[in-house]
Amino acid sequence: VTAREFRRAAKKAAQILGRADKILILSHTAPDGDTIGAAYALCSALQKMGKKARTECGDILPAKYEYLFSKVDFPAFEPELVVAVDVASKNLIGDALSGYQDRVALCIDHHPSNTFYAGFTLLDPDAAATCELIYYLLGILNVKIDRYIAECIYTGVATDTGCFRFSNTTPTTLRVAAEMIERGADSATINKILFDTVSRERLRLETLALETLEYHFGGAVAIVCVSLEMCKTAGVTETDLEGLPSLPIKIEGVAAGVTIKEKEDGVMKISLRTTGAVNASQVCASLGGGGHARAAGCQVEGTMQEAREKILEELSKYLGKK
Ligand SMILES: [Mn+2]
Repeated sequence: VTAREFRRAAKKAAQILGRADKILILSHTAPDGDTIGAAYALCSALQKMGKKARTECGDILPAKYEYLFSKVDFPAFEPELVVAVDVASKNLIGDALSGYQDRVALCIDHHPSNTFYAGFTLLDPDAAATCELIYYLLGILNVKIDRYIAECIYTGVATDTGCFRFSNTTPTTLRVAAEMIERGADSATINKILFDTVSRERLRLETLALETLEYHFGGAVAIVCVSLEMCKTAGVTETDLEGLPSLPIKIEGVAAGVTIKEKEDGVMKISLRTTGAVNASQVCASLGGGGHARAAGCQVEGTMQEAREKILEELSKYLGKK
């Protein structure tokens, strides 16, 4: 989209929001800081405009975002407008809220994979986070960004850029973040909560996983394995597993970091992270999966050992001899 087309679409989105009085905002399942930050920032802003607004998510929100979700009260109402934020396809609304899947009148998103399931979609695939779009919309709606909204928006842009480290970080991202700090967002505290705190269970699991670490192709590939048994021993929950696939790619000299996670007996989930020449999406596509050039995944049947052989075989097409 051109900047002009985007501005026009943003005005239309602001009109849709401005016309409604009872607004429900939906986040995607397996909620992250962007979908939660966007939903709560928009909800709080609409309430400041004198509207009834509340948010819902098909999954329980991770406890670490409590500093966002514990601060807004929700009135009860039958929604006249359903909005989805950071939700690329309607199945990501989840089974628990499936009744809303075909009722989304407005979707605000930045995923290039958005399926245009909503009545109207405000999409900017160049934005690092949906929260950047929320910031822009609040400007059109003339809502003053207070400290709470600033912390919601900061959370979204920080989450989706890995605390401003990923290549999707743009000057706009940093300007939005800077303005949120000016408006009172406590960035140091939020960064500590989001990026520098691990649960004891997660640390225990990492210790167990690292015991399985193997190098191949002269150190260009690192593989770690996570069995159900290890998860049980460590006592981890689903949220504790978030970001685990970025563990092996951190190692110096590694071009492809592989994490093999036992989903159930005989079903292995392979997560691949790459730098440089290896296209993760292509490698995983040949095993029936998909994703992005630097981060992709697939699911294979068999034992852990068989999954390791399969992914090494695919990687050998790029890296030569094991
Ligand atoms: Mn996002």
